[in-house]
Amino acid sequence: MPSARPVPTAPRPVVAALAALLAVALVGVGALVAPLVAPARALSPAVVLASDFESGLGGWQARGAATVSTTSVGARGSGSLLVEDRVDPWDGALYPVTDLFEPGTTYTIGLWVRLPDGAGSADLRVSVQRDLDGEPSYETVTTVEGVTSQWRQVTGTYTPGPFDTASLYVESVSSPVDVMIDDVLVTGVRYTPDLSVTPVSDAVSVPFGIAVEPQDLLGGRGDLLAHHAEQITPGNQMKPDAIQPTEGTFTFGAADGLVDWALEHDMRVYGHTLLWHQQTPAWFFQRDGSALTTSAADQALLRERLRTHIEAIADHYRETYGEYGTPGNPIFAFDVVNEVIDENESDGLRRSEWYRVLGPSYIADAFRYARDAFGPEVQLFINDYNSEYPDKRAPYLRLVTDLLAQGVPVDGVGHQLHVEVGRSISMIEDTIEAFEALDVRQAVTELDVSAYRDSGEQWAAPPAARLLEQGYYYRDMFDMLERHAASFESITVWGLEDSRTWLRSGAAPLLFDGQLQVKPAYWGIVDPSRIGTTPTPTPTSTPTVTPTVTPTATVTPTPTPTATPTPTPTATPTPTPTATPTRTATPTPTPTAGAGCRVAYTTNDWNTGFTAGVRVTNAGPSALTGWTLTFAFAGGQRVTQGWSATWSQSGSTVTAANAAWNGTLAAGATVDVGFNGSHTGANPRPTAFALNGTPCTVS
Ligand code: 9MR
Repeated sequence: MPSARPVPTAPRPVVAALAALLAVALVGVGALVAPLVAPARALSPAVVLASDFESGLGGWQARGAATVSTTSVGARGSGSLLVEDRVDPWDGALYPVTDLFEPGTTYTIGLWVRLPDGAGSADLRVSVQRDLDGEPSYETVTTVEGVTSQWRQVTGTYTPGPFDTASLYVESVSSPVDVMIDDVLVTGVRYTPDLSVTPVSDAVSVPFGIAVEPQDLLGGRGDLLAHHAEQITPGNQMKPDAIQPTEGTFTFGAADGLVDWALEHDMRVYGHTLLWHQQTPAWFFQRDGSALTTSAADQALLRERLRTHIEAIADHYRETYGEYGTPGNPIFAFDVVNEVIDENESDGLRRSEWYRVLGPSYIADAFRYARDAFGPEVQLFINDYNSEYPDKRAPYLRLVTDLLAQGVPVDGVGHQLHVEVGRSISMIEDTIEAFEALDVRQAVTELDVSAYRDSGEQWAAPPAARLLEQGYYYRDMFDMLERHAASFESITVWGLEDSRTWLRSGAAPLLFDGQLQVKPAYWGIVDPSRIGTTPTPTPTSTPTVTPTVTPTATVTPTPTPTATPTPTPTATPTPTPTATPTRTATPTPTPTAGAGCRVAYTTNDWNTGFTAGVRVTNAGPSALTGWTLTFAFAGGQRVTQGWSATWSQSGSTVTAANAAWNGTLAAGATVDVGFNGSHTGANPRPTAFALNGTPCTVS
């Protein structure tokens, strides 16, 4: 472990100058949220690294095949670092930070980058490699797109987990161009949370959990976690790739670190996940390097691997912590299968490798193996995202109903709830009520609320008013969940604080900010009267629906019946998926003459994927019987799974044809469709849509 680095008392002049520059940049960012955020209780930032390349490399080294030297051209001053001879994207320049970084401390990393003259443009990435017990982790601090031969300033924050050695490095996303780097400044702060505030777990009648990574247990982060949560979910450490990276090699170290911590803090552990189509090593589905077939022998092999994997996990935690259900063993629930639904398939099941080899039977098998292995004290959950959308809800309900009818030991149904400000809460409640008819417990497993409404929005930190909206959204969400408290085993948010969300930077979807301070989102749950006194309408929000939608009789302006008169964001004209065709709006009387259609396109993005909602309004004078929407992606995105329409993609062109039940679109009526997609870092929104060949206006 690195030793703690003393806080410098009198920075050298270059350090002071760089620190001043960074301070100016950060004040600019901070000013956006300053009125809302409680002052951070933190030590002053300590500069741990400052490199201006005015007199040599200053400890920077080549990474991989690259070479490094200094140039006489600086962002300021007259020197910078030049990285050449790169072959692969990960070749670059590195600085060893083993003795500089402390696990659990948050670092702000600032630097300037450009390409040499005439080098075109490239996407660069600032990363940290963290090695622990011989296992490397590669963690992105920030990605900067479209770097040219102009200097660009880059800033990101990073909180290392435990490591034996670590290095900070600059690489590129794809093309191995030459790169210039200057004025690197890294400051570290140990943030201290305010532990005098009410624990979230005290304010919620259902057990409250937080999904964690190892660094969340350290320092002030660990204090914050211990104060507010009563259970944890490992964010990645119990997934198949973490537990059994190669066949027969089981690596429990990282997961055990989390379980040990939970035990020490008297918390429960919700396990995630025994089976998934992602983060599952390829060997599961291969024999001697070739893909498994559907032969009886290959099916038997895959079933055996599944059973062995589940048994090994159950046995390990029984042997290490004692029998399930006894005080020494905190594991009380496990996601057995994760994200197996695909509403676009006729049987509603995802076409994963599991499905390809085994057909639908693997789901029931996984639950039976899990019950045999874990016994009755561990509650067995099925878990999925977007379960609030009617199209997804239906196959989810059908599957769980069928499994229960067959006597399959499904104890609980998880709703991930990766949502954004404004997503319909009544639609979520409809799903909860639908599952209340079945003999299952329920859990909110991965809640977060992105501050971005769509991919067109981008900021370093959300505008103050959007954070207020988010606070009201959390309030309304928890008001609704409390109405169904008896149905819930737990409610878990997917991450401790905003700097460590899985969503793209600026989404700020959690209850605490990167300085570990409470946000309006926290007050939304704990004491809504403290969210803010004047919840002003969002200045940046672009109402994505025309007023013709609001007067319809069946769309309640405020989707959450418990909402107080305070204008919540959900009471804005922003479309919520409640206006789906199942609650069909009566034809609105004011179609815009000449305009064939209107489209509102919203997305919720993460590093490599996104969920898109597309609201289509027939703005023509007459009803459509059958409709087709087309648009083109500009950034190489792919539709991976769609709903409420038949989706296809050819090159960049996407086509959505009406589903059987929503083909008739009255004049002025609206239909909501959506899809999940993948992207490679950027997700520019489509700018042109056409409905039955007629161009649409886009809001
Ligand atoms: O939070 C997880 C993130 O660190 C991983 O990179 C990602 C990889 O797929 O998985 C994230 O967690 C996912 C969870 O396991 C299942 N539901 C969606 C979550 C967000 O992607």
